[in-house]
Amino acid sequence: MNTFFPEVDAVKYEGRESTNPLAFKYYDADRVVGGKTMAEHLRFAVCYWHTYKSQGGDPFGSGTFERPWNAGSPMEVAEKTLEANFEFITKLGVPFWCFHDRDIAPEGASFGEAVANLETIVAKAKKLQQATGVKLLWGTANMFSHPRYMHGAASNPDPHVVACCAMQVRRALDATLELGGANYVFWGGREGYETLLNTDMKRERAQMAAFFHMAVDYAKKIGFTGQFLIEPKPHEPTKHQYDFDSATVLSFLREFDLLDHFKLNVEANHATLAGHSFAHELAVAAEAGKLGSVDANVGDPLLGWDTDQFPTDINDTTRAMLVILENGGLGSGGLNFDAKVRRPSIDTVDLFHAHIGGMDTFARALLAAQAIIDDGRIAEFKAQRYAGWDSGLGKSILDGNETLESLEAKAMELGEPKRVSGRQEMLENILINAI
Ligand code: XLS
Ligand code: CA
Ligand code: CA
Repeated sequence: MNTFFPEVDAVKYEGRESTNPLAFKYYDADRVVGGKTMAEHLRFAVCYWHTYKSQGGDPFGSGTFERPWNAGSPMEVAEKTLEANFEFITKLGVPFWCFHDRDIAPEGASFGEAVANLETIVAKAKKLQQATGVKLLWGTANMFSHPRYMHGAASNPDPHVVACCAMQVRRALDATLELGGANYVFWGGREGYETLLNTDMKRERAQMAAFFHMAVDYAKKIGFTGQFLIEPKPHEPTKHQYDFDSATVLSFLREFDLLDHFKLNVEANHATLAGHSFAHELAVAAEAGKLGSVDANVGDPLLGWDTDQFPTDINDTTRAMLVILENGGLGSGGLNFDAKVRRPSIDTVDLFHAHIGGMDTFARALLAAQAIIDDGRIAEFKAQRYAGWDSGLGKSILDGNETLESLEAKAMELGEPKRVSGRQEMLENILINAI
């Protein structure tokens, strides 16, 4: 397999002194950090849609990329793109890939053709997975690009459209099962609304819940035991999206009795679009025991849309890795590079540079986060800060033994509390010194 990326043989770890732009400086797959190898901690995945399907267009201009796999009939292109995927991933040395149904196979002229095309490509993908050892982190269905979904997918006012969603999710779940996928993702780009003048929000959220319950039932029926994930995003393409952020999705899952069946796929760029930090969104999911997987990318701080760039900010990724390590890792999830090269980065070698940078950034962040944990000062500071809740008055409040009146009496007795510093700058220095 040396057809589409002849400029690269295999990307190797060469260490931080290396000046080879096509080598890893930090990502050393077999290096053990805190009891696990880097590969086991980071579980990187390459995403199909940006990496091979992106043409380099933006809202103001057409595509700039000329990819060698984009030649021939739609099915020929699909087959070549699949070969390019496995060649790229094998050369990069990443264990996983992720796809949408419509990324890997063309929709064709009828629903029957769409189903048949997907089956043909999945059969080929299965062979390529076996030949290369590359595995599927997650599959998903694209229910946002086709015009039929302009008013929503499962939340559509027309049940006929929801039937089309069912067909797509059923087949995408079959494909994910066939390829041994570790997870299945739901991202609701059209699950939201533009104006309340034409929208019944209560109905639309209930429809989504009914749809998720059908998906849970179908997974059980076919024996798919992978983890179901919902990916929050506040808006774009829809103005108000129902899966706004981690907290909103958790509340939705609780409201509709779905909490046992889902975890969250947290994307960095979606976190910042929601007005949160990446670490905050991870922490909200983690504290509920629902951190499932991560879309590892970053938005541009000066642009207000989903730019899906490769992560290069080591401070931000270190804070994220701290949450992930404290969570005990990502379980069946991983770090999926849902990221694309910029429009002028037109060469296929730029795809390598981008992924190498993202992988090195996370590897470096892993080392820094593990060093912070081993150092122990931040954890000790936090433990001290809340020590008042471990015994005495704090414990009595948590145990339900106090009332507003009993606490008022305590406040009267103790007088004004002593003020203590939060030491934020000292703690930030520990973080930056670990990088
Ligand atoms: C779009 C989303 C999408 C999901 C998968 O903003 O990030 O790519 O990850 O449907
Ligand atoms: Ca994503
Ligand atoms: Ca995104």
